[in-house]
Amino acid sequence: SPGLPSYTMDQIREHDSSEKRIWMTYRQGVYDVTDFVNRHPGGDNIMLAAGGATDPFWNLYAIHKEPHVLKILAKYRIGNISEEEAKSQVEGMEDAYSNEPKRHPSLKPASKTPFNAEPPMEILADSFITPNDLFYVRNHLPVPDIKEDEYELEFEGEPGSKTITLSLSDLKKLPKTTVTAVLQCAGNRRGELIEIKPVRGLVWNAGAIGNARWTGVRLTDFLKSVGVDPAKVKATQIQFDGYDTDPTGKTYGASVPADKALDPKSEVILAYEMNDEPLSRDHGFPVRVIVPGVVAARSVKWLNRISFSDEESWSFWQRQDYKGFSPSQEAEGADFSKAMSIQEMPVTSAFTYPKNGSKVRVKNGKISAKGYAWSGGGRPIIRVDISADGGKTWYVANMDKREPKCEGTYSFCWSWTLWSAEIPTPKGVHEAELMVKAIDASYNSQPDTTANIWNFRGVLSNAYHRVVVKMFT
Ligand code: MTE
Ligand code: MO
Repeated sequence: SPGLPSYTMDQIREHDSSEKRIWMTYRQGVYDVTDFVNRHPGGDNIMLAAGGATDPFWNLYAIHKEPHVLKILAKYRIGNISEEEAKSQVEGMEDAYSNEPKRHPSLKPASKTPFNAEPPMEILADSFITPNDLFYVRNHLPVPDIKEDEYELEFEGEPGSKTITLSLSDLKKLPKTTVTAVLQCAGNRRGELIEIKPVRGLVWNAGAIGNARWTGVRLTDFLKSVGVDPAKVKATQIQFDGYDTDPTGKTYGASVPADKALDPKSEVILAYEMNDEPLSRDHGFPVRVIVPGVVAARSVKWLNRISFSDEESWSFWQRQDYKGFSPSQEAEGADFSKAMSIQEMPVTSAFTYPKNGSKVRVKNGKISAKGYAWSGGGRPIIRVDISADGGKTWYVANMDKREPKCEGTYSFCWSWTLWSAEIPTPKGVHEAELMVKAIDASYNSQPDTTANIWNFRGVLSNAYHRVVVKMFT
């Protein structure tokens, strides 16, 4: 903005409190946000950028770069910084991403720094176990580079007790178990909500989900090894912190209610292998938590610390994110403290074939389809229904592959169900919208349309999955 005064970063750094006024920069703009901080939907987090650049945070807390946010910001503009200084702020942020691992070229990035990507939908249901290189990646921060023999896991039990530190080889001496479990991002299928109204967050298709064999130590076995009886723990929350940090040193963290995490049947594990290989850097090397049946945000990667508490984790991602709201709640004014953190996820299903907008061959009057279905809390899928005529007729899909332990229970089924179907199509029909819905062992099913579950953060998107296809013979 010409006409506004120019400032140096040194001058801006002086303005880091309400008394001295709170200034920050975005690109070349200087903003006095003193009067906005109390209304910031992300609460105090805005103060992380006080007296400095907001750019690095905007990339991490990926909810900002939208026209309406820029419009709010514009009201507070008071000046400019030089082009060189703006560039060096941005370079500083990119430096944090100079040591990222290599990724498989077929992972389609929704964002590059931090790295977030899902595999092509058409391969997702080709294998019951998602290959490591094709498993979606969801990072909020730069990937830590941890040396195996330098790795330390800290444990602090009931509040006030002494912190114990363990190495990877200490962990590997404990009983080894494997659990096959789905990880699904809360934002999986967010892309469908965007068709109703814009949302904040990465645009995921239906591939922010995968099913893997996780090997490591059961949390309950770990606790026993450090002298804690899981049945006697008084704390109500188990907190996990990662080694990944934002520019101010705040770590990624999450928590799980103790009654869930400490029940041996929940099979929460500290995993060091994924599909019989050491974890890759993107998936949490050398140790991550796996909380089966729960939103993947709680399966903390690069695990640094386990602690007991009577409070949920104070991490941004536990308190200010990963919560559901009414469709009428706008981002501005949303009270995160009153909304429940997502833990167990609702039932979902999706087509991996055919692809939306594709052409499919009709064989013997039928078209084929396949995909996945899954529900949170270990609830097995009991049926998958498909319609090609707007819901007038429903066909029951074949459930082709799931864990044997998913049979005949109400719970403890952590893996997904892969299904396929041959759907009859009337002669002379050349285009159809296919719909799929799954039903879990609690007879929960999916909502039929996205409109009534829209939420500004774009989480929990589990309406009937729909694909429109053209048919030929
Ligand atoms: N743990 C740490 N330390 N840092 C993270 O950014 N992302 C979480 C979770 N654990 C995250 C983390 C989220 S939101 C998801 S969806 C899963 O990891 C993704 O796991 P994946 O990348 O192995 O698929
Ligand atoms: Mo996620």
